[in-house]
Amino acid sequence: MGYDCAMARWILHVDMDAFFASVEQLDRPELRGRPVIVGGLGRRGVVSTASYEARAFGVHSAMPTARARKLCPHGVFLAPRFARYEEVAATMRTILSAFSPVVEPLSLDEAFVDLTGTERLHGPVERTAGEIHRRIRTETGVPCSVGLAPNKLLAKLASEAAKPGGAHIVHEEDVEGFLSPLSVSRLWGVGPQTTRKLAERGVHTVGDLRRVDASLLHSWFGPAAGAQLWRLARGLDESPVHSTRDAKSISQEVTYPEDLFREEDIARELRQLAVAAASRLAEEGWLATTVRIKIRWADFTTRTRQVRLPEPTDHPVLIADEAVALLRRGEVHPEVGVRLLGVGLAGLVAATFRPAHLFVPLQLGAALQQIRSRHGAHPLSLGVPGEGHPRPEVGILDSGAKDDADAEMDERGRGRGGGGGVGERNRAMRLPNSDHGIPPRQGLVLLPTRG
Ligand code: DCP
Ligand code: MG
Repeated sequence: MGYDCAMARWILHVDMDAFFASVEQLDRPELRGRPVIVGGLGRRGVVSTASYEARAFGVHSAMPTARARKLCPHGVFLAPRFARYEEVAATMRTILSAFSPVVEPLSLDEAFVDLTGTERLHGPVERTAGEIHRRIRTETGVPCSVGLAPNKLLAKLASEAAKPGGAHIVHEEDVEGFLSPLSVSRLWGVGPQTTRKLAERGVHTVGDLRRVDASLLHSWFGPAAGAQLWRLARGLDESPVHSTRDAKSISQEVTYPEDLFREEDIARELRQLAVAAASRLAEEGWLATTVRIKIRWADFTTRTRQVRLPEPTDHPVLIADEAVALLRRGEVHPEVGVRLLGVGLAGLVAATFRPAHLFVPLQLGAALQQIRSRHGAHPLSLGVPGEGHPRPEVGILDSGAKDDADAEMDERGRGRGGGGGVGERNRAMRLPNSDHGIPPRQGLVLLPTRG
């Protein structure tokens, strides 16, 4: 008996339109139809997003706010309200999970949904996509775009094609026609460098790319990247939709051979645990919105305390500061020693959602991770001068801030999606001094860990 085992997949991608700005327009009806720009408002601020009315003036994400003010002097400039955006995003996710158990939030305002096999329950997938689209718009009050296609790569491109406010379906037989006119830079993982390299060889569109021989792609980009480009050009992508329901938290715990009594020792250990947890968080591609600490005293009484952060982060110093603040918030038992300490990070959102105004300072996390991957698990500890640390022995990550983050964030903006893998990572190891709503931490030091 012959079966066709390869059931055709149907993946939906949903992305809210001008998300932060649309929420502001929802909550303040007088802003509807007006150019609204949400982002850092200080001197070094950057734009998180702009309403479509503001985009008509050339304003876009990751642009310095000062420049946006020049382009759009009559725009309404607002600081972000993350808690409110999270609320709207949660409504969106709840709607999605009513249609499929396999939902992968990709950033705060976008998600993949695997609709394969939902026909029996919900009818034809095209109709389901339309129903999801309608429900999100009416129940959140924010416009969104949806793309439906046989895989994630195509579904994401389809929702981009549907923007703003539309729905676009790519059937298997439409793939070539849909992809051909798009610029190669629209493909996952094809960053500015690959785009440039292709352009130098006369390859501009995905159609051009499809006509390049596999062996030629090999010789230009090496075997792995070459093969990946060959597949992307044909709209091939088997990556599964990862339901992230289980990835609820990341934690680090240590039981100490000898109980800790001094508050400064406890704080120091908590910092180390926080930095380790933050490093795992970054490695696994998450940002946390909740920091928890766990303390077990020698008499085995155990306490946990947690705090919700105003903004999602993987910044090791911020997380460590929160952990220590939690320690100082509660009761201390100087007479009973501490037996176990733990730091947990929860309320995880994908790091692909990294608010533009927080992006640059958070490169520290990436820098630390790079150093660790090169030199082993614990080559460094983090310190802030004035907290008992001596002169930096490795170096100071601090430069007078520069505003060249625009280009890097553009790259991030396009590279989002997590598929692909051909792109270039180009993260500088510096700690600029931009307007990220966090007190500046000049002279943050990295110290080699001894012993
Ligand atoms: N965001 C940010 N910094 C960026 C990009 C985005 O802070 N560099 C925030 C603001 C956006 C939200 O994330 O509103 C969602 O990002 P999108 O890339 O989906 O952009 P928008 O939803 O704003 O617009 P679009 O209609 O193009 O999706
Ligand atoms: Mg969006």
